[in-house]
Amino acid sequence: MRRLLVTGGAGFIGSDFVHYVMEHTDDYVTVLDKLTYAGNARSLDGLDPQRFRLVIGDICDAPLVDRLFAEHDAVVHYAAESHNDNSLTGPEPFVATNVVGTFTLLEAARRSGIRYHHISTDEVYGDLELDDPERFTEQTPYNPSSPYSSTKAGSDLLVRAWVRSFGVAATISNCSNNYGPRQHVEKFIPRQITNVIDGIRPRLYGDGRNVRDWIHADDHSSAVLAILDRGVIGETYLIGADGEKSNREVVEIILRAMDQPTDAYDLVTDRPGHDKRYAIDWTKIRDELGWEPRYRHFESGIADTIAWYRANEEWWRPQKASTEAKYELTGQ
Ligand code: NAD
Ligand code: TDX
Repeated sequence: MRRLLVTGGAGFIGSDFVHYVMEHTDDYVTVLDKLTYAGNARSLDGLDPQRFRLVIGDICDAPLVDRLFAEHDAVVHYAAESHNDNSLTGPEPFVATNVVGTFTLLEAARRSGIRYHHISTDEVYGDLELDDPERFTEQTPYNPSSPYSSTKAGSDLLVRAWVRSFGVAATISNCSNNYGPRQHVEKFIPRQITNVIDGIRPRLYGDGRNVRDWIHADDHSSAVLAILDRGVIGETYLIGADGEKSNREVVEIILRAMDQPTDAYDLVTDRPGHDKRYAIDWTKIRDELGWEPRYRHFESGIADTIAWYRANEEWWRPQKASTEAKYELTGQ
C-alpha cells in the first residue's frame, strides 16, 4: 500500500491511471490538478473518498508541492499542456507548466527524496518517414518539432539531469497516442466522434496520410504501474501497442462504426510542421518488466469509445462549441 500523488489526474490519461490504480491496487491516491480548460473533476467521480482526494492547485506552486511530497511515497507526473495545436497558437503556458512545472516538482523530489515517475511522449523523438522501416527506441536521438513536444523534451532532459546530478529516484516513460474515454474534444478521435454525433463531417489535416501509433489509455496505465513497481531508477521505457494507423484509416473506422459513408469527411488546412509518423518499439518494457498491452483490437476499442461519448454527452458538451470556435480561426 503506497501513498501516490498524481499530478494532472483530472485530465484524460491521468484520470485513467487514477481509476486503474483504485481498481487494481490498495494504494491511496491524491490528485494535484489546476483544473485548466483540459481538467474535469467529473472524470474522478465515483472514487472511494477513504482512499482518494483531489487537491486543486498548480504544479508551479513550490510550497504546495513541498507539502504534498512530504505526505506521499511516490509521485506520477502527468500534468501538462498537452495539445499541439494550442502550442502553435499560444506557446507560453506550455513553457510554464511543462518546463517550469517539471522543474518545480524535481526540486521538491530532491528535497523530499520521494520516488518520481515522469510521463512523456513519443513526440520528443520527432517524426519518421511514412515508409521508414524503423521505429523509435530508447536510443533514438531527441528531435522535437512543435512547441508542445520541445517543452516535453526539455522536461525529460531535466529529469535525466536531476537523476544524474542530484540522485533523484526517477524513471521516465514515453508513450504513443492514447485513445479511450474522457479525452478532451479538441483531440483527434473525440473531435471526430462528437462531430459525427452533431452531424458535422470529420476534418482531416492536410492529405490525412499522417500516421499515429494508437494505444488504449488502460494499457498506458498498466505500463506505468509496472514501471512504478519494477522499473529501474534512471531508466527510460517506451510504451506502445503496435497500433500504427493513418488518420484516414482512423476516420474511416469511426465513420463505419457510426453507420456513415466512409468517405464522409473533409480535408482541411494542415497543421504547421505536422509530424508525419510516430511508431514505438516497446521491446524493452516487454523484455525487462514483462509488460504487454491487453487491447489489441483497435476497432472494438473505438466502438467502446464511441459508446462512451454517446452515453456521456453531459461530460463533453460544455467544451464542444468553444473548441470548434477555436478551430474555426485556423481554418481547421
Ligand atoms: P490533458 O490535457 O487531458 O490533461 C492535462 C491535465 O493537467 C489537466 O487535468 C489539467 O488541468 C492539468 N494541468 C495542466 N496544467 C497544470 C498545472 N500547471 N498544474 C496542475 N495541473 C495542471 O492531457 P493528457 O492527454 O491526459 O496527457 C497527460 C500527460 O500524458 C501529459 O504529460 C502528456 O504529455 C502525456 N502524454 C499524452 C499522450 C496522449 O496521447 N494524450 C501520449 C503520450 C504522453
Ligand atoms: O481535427 C483534427 N484532424 C486531424 O487530422 C485533429 C484534432 C487532428 N488531426 C490529426 C493531427 C495528428 O496527425 O490527427 C492526428 C492526432 O492529432 P492529436 O489528437 O492532436 O494528437 P497528436 O498531435 O498526435 O498528439 C497526441 O499524441 C501525443 C497528444 O495530443 C499528445 O499530448 C501526445 O504527446
